[in-house]
Amino acid sequence: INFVSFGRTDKFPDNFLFGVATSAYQIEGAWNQSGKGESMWDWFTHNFPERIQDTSNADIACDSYNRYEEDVSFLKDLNVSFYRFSISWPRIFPNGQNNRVNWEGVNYYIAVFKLLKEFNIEPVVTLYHWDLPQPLNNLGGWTNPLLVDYFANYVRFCYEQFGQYVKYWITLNEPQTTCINGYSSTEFAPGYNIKGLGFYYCAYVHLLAHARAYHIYKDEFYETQQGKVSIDLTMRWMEPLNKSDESHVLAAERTLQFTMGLYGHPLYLGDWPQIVKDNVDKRSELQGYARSRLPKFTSEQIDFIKGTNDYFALNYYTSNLVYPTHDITEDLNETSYGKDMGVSLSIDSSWPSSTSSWLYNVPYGLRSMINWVAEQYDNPEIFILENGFADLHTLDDYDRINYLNGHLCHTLRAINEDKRTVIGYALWSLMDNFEWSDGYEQSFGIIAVDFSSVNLTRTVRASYEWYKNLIESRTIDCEDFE
Ligand code: PNW
Repeated sequence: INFVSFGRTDKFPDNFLFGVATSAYQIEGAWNQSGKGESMWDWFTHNFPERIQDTSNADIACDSYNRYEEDVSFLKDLNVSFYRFSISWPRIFPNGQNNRVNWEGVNYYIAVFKLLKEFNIEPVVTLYHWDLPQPLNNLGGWTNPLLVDYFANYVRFCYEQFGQYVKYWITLNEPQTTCINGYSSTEFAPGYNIKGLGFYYCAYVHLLAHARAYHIYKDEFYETQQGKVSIDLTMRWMEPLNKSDESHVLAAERTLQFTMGLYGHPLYLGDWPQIVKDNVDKRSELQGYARSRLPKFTSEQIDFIKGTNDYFALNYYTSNLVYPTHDITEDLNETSYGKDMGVSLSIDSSWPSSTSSWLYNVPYGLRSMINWVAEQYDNPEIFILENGFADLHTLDDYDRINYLNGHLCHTLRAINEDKRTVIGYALWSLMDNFEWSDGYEQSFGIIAVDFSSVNLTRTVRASYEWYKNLIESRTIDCEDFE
């Protein structure tokens, strides 16, 4: 190959995995077809349409339940090594419990697994991507520790039925996002704004559920199936607003511990991060609570959770600037996790925006995040399982290409210069889909979907061709992405 006129060209390691990602509720549609039960997102969008930008829902979405063959043909054409997708819990157990199995749903996923296998595409499978069976949401959802038992029954069934096809399992997708948006705000399902409590109870139940799912796999399936199990974590990179001000540096570190550390610390080091215990316990006491708003792990639970991540599944989209706002012994009237951190977030005006309100293009933040995770948790194997960019349905999506190019260059730098172990990268997303509270307004796909057409016509974007080319050449031009 002749690199001459292309500036500096970097090559990915031979074993680096390229893939794309989706999730069940966002693409499948068929919300009540063939025996599927109601999920909390069905319930949420049907009952509170005004909470979704375009008052839409994912009753039909991309209709991938009926069109998966077409979707897999794109995966084949792209020549990805793997496809990350999720299994819909209420499609398997319509009421959330294992007393009634929906075999049509089971057979759907088996058909997908078989097709992927035929094309040599590795499935990377998320067991739960936010579509909780509604009967379990009625019990309090992720604030109720009983959910751990129901989740255990569901994952055991999935390991039994699908385990022969799967080497990479993800138990839960981005609990940070849902514990903030769904249990400390009304933005995402279930919309329970349980200020100052929801954020921590939700994390507590997710961690216990993940650890149970991990141990079930290790104890009952690992010997025959030899797969790896992880929980998918995300966080924005947190940069001090003023790097030369020590209080800003501490505020950024504190924010990382309250978000990524809230999960990473119990998983790798045991128990909540010290700063989280200190701040929440102190403020709870000063606010007159009889017990801390932070639920406590028993020593058995600490041991049960520690060491349950075979690889670090990392999603990264964007960054924030952080500055301190108050001493945690002050400003006690408002009870919220934000006040427990004592910080405010902003953005750098030089960061290019996307069309999505929260998403700015900050590629070096991914490299910083990789390094932070590596340093905190003793160099785990990192698998980037989501990274992507929002626009308004442009086919010539050069801003997306620019975003992806930058993030992949910084991933390479983390591998080559910082000597971190990053084993692969999944682009979010294969195609446009239901973007939660943004409905269909924001598009993340490298394939456009025409949601107003009868056949939900799929059209490849410029970024699709760009990614296809990258996968083929395994090289990338990083000259403009220092
Ligand atoms: C992820 N943030 O959510 C989800 O896993 C996907 O289902 C979703 O479609 C995708 O990212 C794009 O939004 C996130 O505010 C939502 O930093 C919000 C943030 C990050 C991830």
